[in-house]
Amino acid sequence: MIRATNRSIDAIREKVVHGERLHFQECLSLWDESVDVHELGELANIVRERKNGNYAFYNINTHLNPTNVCVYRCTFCAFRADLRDHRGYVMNDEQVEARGREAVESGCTEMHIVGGLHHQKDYDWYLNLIRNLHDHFPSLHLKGWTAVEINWFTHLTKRSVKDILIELQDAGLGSLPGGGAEIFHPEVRDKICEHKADTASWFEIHSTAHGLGMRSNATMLYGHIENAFHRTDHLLRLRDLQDQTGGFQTFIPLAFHPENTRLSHITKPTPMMDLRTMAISRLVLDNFDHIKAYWIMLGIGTAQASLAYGADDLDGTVRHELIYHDAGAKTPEVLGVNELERLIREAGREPVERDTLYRRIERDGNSWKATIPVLQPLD
Ligand code: V47
Repeated sequence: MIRATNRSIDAIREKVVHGERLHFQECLSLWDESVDVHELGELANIVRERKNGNYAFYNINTHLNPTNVCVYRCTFCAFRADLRDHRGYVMNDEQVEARGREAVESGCTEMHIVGGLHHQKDYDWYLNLIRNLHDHFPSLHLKGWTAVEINWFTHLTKRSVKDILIELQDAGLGSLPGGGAEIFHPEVRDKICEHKADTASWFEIHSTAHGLGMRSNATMLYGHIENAFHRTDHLLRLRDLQDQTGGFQTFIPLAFHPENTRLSHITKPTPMMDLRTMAISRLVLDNFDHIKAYWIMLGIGTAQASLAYGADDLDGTVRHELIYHDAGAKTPEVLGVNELERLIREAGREPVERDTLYRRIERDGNSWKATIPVLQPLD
């Protein structure tokens, strides 16, 4: 590990203040415990406020996990079930439609859809789920199927990534969530999710989506068997693709929750590690507009604090979240708008309801519209 001396931190501060890019060794040095986490937060806050002013974004959203049955056995996952497991479930069309109706009636602008790769469901099942939801509820932005699912569809159909994405886009898919990224470096990836979409596929899928005009998010699962080198490598790979396409909207660092997983012997990352990861993500990913503090995963207190450590978004009201709650998250199942706004104000920020594409939402009774152009950050 390269240690950051006082002098090197001063040099990094200079670069941050002048909006200059940090190189690999500088990024790596920030993980060293000798670098004060609050100093990192202060630097990350400079970038955060330069990009997003005092705004803190949230959306009104819901989650849909149509099945938890999955052919893969990622070591960190508490959500998945085997085909014949009593915990396994598959939602039918009526149940999916009821979720769509509930979402629209409760004012949601977005449905976040991810699930298992079911042994017996063909590609059309996943495609039609998107088509049916979009046909019935066209106002809902469908942010669905991670690169891992898209990669699975190419195996099922022997078709290209581009073909599949065009078809899903035509059916109503709005954007791709950032999941399935885990840790890109093969030293870690091969140990925690050996068989699923590899790093090259993950990048090919996001790059192809961006080429089709579709936006996507990116994540990093930290706090398990990876180290600072792997995290730095992960962030820089994302920064490289963003330089080429500009199609990523948000980066979401995901803290590992060990309960009920095959890595349950590992201790969950501390709030200080969460804040350090948030701040370093903001400093390294200089070409990402947004860094999200996903309150479901961080807990409400750390998510609030993250708004001063580089984050500018809390995700949404969230309803029906299963992946983190199966893995021991103690956060509530849903937060009301008033509560989210109160948490943001209490953190000294100005809440802005956004849609998935970061346009400001204006509401009038039960109707809403997204304002165009996209909200411009304050300078
Ligand atoms: O890829 C699974 C992670 C991801 C655990 O795009 C776990 O807006 C911690 O990607 N402990 C899926 N993490 C969730 C995801 C996401 C979440 C919120 C917003 C967005 C977005 C995307 O969850 C998986 C994996 O990295 N995960 N199990 C666990 N036990």
